[in-house]
Amino acid sequence: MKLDELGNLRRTNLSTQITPKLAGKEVVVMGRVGDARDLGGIKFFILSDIAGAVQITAPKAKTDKKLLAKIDELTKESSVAVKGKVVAAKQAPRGVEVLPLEIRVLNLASTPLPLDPRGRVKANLDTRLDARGLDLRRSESLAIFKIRHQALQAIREHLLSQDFIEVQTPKIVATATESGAALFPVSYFDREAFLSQSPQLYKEVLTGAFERVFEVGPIFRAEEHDTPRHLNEATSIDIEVAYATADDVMDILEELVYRAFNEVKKKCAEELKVLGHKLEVPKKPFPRLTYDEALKRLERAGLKVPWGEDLPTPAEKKLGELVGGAYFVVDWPTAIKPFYILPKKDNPKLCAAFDLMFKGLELASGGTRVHQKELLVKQLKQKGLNPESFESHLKNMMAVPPHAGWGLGLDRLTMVLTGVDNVRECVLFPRDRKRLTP
Ligand code: AMO
Repeated sequence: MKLDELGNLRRTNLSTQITPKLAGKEVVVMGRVGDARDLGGIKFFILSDIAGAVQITAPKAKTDKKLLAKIDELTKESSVAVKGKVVAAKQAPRGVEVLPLEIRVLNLASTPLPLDPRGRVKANLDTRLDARGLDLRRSESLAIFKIRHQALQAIREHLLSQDFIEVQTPKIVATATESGAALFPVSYFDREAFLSQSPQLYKEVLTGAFERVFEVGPIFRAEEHDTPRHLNEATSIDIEVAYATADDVMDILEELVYRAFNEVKKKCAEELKVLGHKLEVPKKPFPRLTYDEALKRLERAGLKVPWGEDLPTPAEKKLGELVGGAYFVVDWPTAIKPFYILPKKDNPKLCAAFDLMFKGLELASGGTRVHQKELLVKQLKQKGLNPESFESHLKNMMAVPPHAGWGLGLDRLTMVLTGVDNVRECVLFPRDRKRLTP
């Protein structure tokens, strides 16, 4: 079949705007071809667009033969434009249908499709991600990304209402920031550079100038994880606040997460229904559990974690069961947190770091930072890092005020808002150990 040009044809209505009230009117709808049927006297197919769907019905007796032949050649998921007349029809979905006068094939789908976006034939996640363009046409995928969008919008609104300035920091960088997380090298002219693991150092410097900043951007982690919650490219929402401590920024985080849950519950009821997810808004205030208390509770439940170690996944899960919902774990051992976190004055073995957990999944981490150069140098050395590699950062930290902040994983937040259990579902084109395309 030859492709027709869009030419000067433009959509007049979205599918759901076609109602019996428009009966007799000529409209142009554009979208993709869904189920088609031939009932002897009539041929019809469903046309779906971003809003929903409308039935295109061609009574054989009243429709031009060429047009009927064109309908026969339409393959599922092809992009088409249909010019036609609206007719009220009790038997049609939403009581209305469009009788086609002209059909333009804008892009014909080949057959067989690599997957069925209507989900009648279940495909595994790998197959779906390989054909992600089609997979994103599934109503469940659309629901996930609408929820992600709504959550991010609520978060942005919240931060903007609190006088934060949105910033963009470089993603090609010279040093690591997150000890323990590996770096992706990139060739930068005659030098080696890296993809940024976090906007950490830049956002800290910015507190000296802008006081309250946030960034929504990619973070790159070169770990060879193969888990349902790790990606090699993730999206992080980062904030940093001058003249603030860990407690202050935990308050901001609590309010912001609470607002994101509420907004999604309020504005995405339809999407949550599509996903079959009953979203429970966590109660405020979120419990704040010290690392020591967390170890004690775990031990009482029969899971012993040696003091000074990070909580392994089974311990995180257990703690999630014990505490439930959203909660903070605070006052971590200094040795297992990054160099930029401030040790506690009264007990330097502990530091002012926190993690925000949701049912055992880490959503965010942050803390009060070290703002004085001498202590930064000391901490870098203690972590086995070379202060010379951080020379330009240390210079830029001159006279920066005390500050605190956090990084919240948007992909993981979307997991808990949508109830899906693999983070790859919450990212358009995920990057993991094995996946670099599409
Ligand atoms: P952290 O390394 O804990 O902290 O990252 C912050 C949050 O980002 C998300 N995240 C990830 N999500 C998916 N896949 C990954 N590989 C991945 N790595 C991180 C998580 C995590 O809680 N600079 C600090 C933040 C700060 O202190 O301000 C940082 O990067 O949800």
